[in-house]
Formats: sequence, structure tokens, C-alpha cells
Amino acid sequence: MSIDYAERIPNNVSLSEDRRLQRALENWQPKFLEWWNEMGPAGFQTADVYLRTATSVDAKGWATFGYVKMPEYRWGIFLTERDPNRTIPFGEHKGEPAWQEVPGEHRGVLRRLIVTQGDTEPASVEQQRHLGRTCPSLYDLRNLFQVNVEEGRHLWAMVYLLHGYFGRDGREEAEALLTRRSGSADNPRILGAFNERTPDWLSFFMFAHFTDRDGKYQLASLAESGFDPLSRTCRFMLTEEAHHLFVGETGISRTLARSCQLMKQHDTDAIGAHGGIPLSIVQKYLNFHFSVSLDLFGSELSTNAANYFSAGLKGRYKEADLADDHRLTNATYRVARARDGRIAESDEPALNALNEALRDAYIADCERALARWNKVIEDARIDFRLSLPHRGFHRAIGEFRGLFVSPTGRIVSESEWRDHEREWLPTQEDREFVASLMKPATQPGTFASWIAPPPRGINHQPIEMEYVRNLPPD
Ligand code: BYC
Repeated sequence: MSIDYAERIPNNVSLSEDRRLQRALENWQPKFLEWWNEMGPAGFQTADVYLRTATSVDAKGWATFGYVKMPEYRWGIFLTERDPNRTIPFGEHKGEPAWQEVPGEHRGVLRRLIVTQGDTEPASVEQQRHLGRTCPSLYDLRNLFQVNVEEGRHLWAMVYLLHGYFGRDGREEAEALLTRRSGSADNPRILGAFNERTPDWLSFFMFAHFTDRDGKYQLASLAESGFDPLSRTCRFMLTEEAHHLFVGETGISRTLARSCQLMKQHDTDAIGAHGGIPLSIVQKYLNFHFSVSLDLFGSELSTNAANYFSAGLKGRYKEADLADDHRLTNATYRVARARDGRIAESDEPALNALNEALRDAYIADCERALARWNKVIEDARIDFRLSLPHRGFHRAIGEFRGLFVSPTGRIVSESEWRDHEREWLPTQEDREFVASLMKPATQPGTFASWIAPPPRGINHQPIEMEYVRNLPPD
């Protein structure tokens, strides 16, 4: 399914055959560009960036690479091919033909899910807009911008659904996606993690690893949706998302590799003076980003989630691989709950525990990446291991909200928490120290003091390629 780039809005949905929709989207397009110019990467709008652009949605012809100025990136609408035989894979409507139109009784809920998903995309671009000035290399700068333009495209994906299937209120929601602002006191983004700051590159890599990974699991669940256009758009978004996760995971691996190298070289853990990030600070950043990302899965027990599932709107991760009735009417699921001052597991109705089941799949995925990071440290023969904090640690949503839970999963008093908070979460000094290392490295092939080069470049290009040209003056 090739993409029509001759159109003002590149697409593979035959947009030119639907004049009303085309006009509505062409009306939204300049507003998007206005938002991009105001809230997109600060200072780099005229730089030439070596970016990939989707050319077709099948596995082979995915992308072409070339230098592009970001405001000229060809954002568009790309859905995976329609399977005319697709049926709803779960819930009360399991086995019925997938919906090509919005089911009337679920209109409000479906719109809300799409808006919540859509809201995260511009939010992340806003959160990352100041990072360009402190890039650790041109390779990393290019990766940041690739992530940014693709999050912009993910916004297009959701806006297409709002315009195409929800009429006037969809159009209003699409406008609102451009007016909320990450971190704004008056008009914030919808979900907590998207109002946090991403002030430095360690935060960015953590965000791309932990928060984008929530994106992977949420998109995979929406890709199961009985509403076929949502399913098809999320399937294609997932292929883009994989690169974002790569940027996060390898960014942290390279940070660790460099820290270990400096620890060996100078025979000390206190590598701050040598331009490295101590492993204890990496752990604190990890604790922060993991916990705010866990909140993105919602409450452990959620009637919202049960309703989404029963209605056929939002499924589970890899629904087809799960060996059950895909309706879950009588099933139970083990959930960690806080009771009488301690955390213990109990069996709960599986339908209500769907957020927790998705969080479990996410945590297992995070554990696998953690093992790869620890291998980097182990290979350097350094006696330190990173760990994921307990799921109850530092939570603001759900079962553990309002409790003080240590990284090992003990409910502690507020005063004990305060005594240890500085060991568990980044302090102001930690953040200032990390910020002090964020010196830009903009000569091709050079890297900031705190991060190792990647093993290879992008798209088989050399590491020392000039991935971003025409940089703004310092
Ligand atoms: N912050 O039953 P509950 C991505 C609200 S990331 C603030 O616990 P539910 C990306 C909730 O809205 C993926 N509020 O939760 C990554 C509800 O409000 P109301 C984004 C929260 O509804 C990086 C109340 O609490 N996609 O793509 O089962 C870069 C109780 O709700 C939060 C999606 O999220 C929170 N963390 O599940 C770029 C998918 N959590 O009704 C992009 C769509 C809950 O009382 N969203 N609340 O007013 C959903 O599926 C669900 O809305 C959630 C929440 C999973 C987020």
C-alpha cells in the first residue's frame, strides 16, 4: 500500500475521494504547523536533519532517508491495510465483523480514548523542545528529531480518526489537542507523566525507554480494537514506536557504558568530576521515570478498563496469543493490593484488573531491558546492579496513591520516606549536576563526556556522519 505524496496531506486512505474530510484536515494542517513552529524543537526549525519518512506501510518499503527541514516533514495519514475478514477479537461482540464506523452507543468513550492517546503525542514534543541545544552528539540530535516528527505524525493519526469519524465534536477535540500545553497550570496535558519536565538528556532517554514503552503497550491494546480504523492506525504507529524505544534503551546503555569506563579508568565511583554520571544517579532517574510511567496504566482495578474491554474498544496485549475465552466473564487475576499496612496479592475479577495485566506485561518487558543494562555493568566487572523499584513505589494513581512505599515494596511512614527520599529519587542537586554535564557536542563524530558512542550509525551510515546540518549559531 503505497503512500500518495503528491497530495497536500500524504495519505494511503484515498483522502482525495472524501472532499469534506480532506477540507477539514486541510483546515487543521496550518494550525498544526503553527503549533509545531511555536512548540516544536526550539532553535532547529531551519536545520537539515537526516530523517526517515514512511513511503509504504508494508514491512519492506517502510522508510526513505534524506535531509529534511522539520517543518517540511511530510506528516500524513498512514493506516495498515484493511483485512476485509477481520472480526472483533474480544469482549461481548467477539466474532462479529470489525466496525468500520463508530458504534453509536460507545461514541463518547471511544472518542475519549482517542483523545487521551492523541494528547500524549504533542505533549512529548513540547516536553523535549529544549533538548536540541544540549545534544550529546549529532547522532543523538537526529534521533531526538526523528522521535519528535514521528510523535507529530502520531498526532495526525488520532486527528484523522477524530475528523473522519466523530463529526463536529471530533473537530473540536482536534483543535483542543493543539491548545493544551505540557506542564501548563491552566490547560495541562491529560495524563500525569506528560506534564513532567524533560530537562536533560538522561531524562529524555529514560522517557523514551519507560514512557514510550507505555505507548507501545497502550497502542498494542488499541490495535486490538473492534473499531477497525483505530486498530489499523495503531498498528502502523507501533512500527514507528520501535525506534523510539531503541533510542531510549540504547541511550541509557551508552550512558552506563561510559560511566563504567570512567569508574575503571579513575578507580572511583565518584565519576562526576570526570564528566560521567554516577550509577547511583542513573538509578534514581530510573526510579522516577519507571514510577510515573506505571501511573499511565491507570488504576489496578478499573471499571473503565472493564467497560472498554467488554464493549470491544480496547483489548489486551497480543490478544490472539492469550488462551482464554477473550470475554473474561468469570476469570480472576492476581493483583497486588495494599491492606493493613502491607502489600499482598489477591484474586480479583480479571475484567476489572485489565490495567494491572497490561502493567504486568510492561514490567516484564522493562525487566528484560534492565537485564541488558546490568550486563553492560557486569561486563565492565563493576559491582553494582540497577533494579526496578516495586510497583507501589512513588505512585500517584491507583491502589498505592497516598501511601509511602519503599523501592523494595515496604509501606513506610511518611517520616521514614522523607529520610530516604534523597536516596530514592533525583534531588535538586542531582538534576543540577546532570544539567551541568549537558554540554553540546556538535562536531560530527564527537560525543559528550558522559555518553559512549553507539556501535553503529543510522541506516548503515558512519557514526561520524553529519546527521544534522545547518545548525543554529551557538
Ligand atoms: N494521569 O480507571 P482509571 C504514548 C484518570 S503513552 C492522569 O484508573 P482508566 C506516548 C482516568 O482518565 C500511551 N489521570 O483509568 C508515550 C480516569 O479519569 P475520570 C497513551 C489518569 O480509565 C511517549 C480516572 O483517572 N495512551 O502513547 O482505566 C511519547 C480513573 O481511571 C491517569 C493511552 O493512555 C494518569 N496517569 O485508564 C508519546 C491510551 N491514569 O474518568 C506518546 C488511552 C488514569 O475519572 N487511554 N487517570 O475523569 C487509556 O486507555 C486510559 O485512559 C488510561 C487510564 C489507561 C490512561
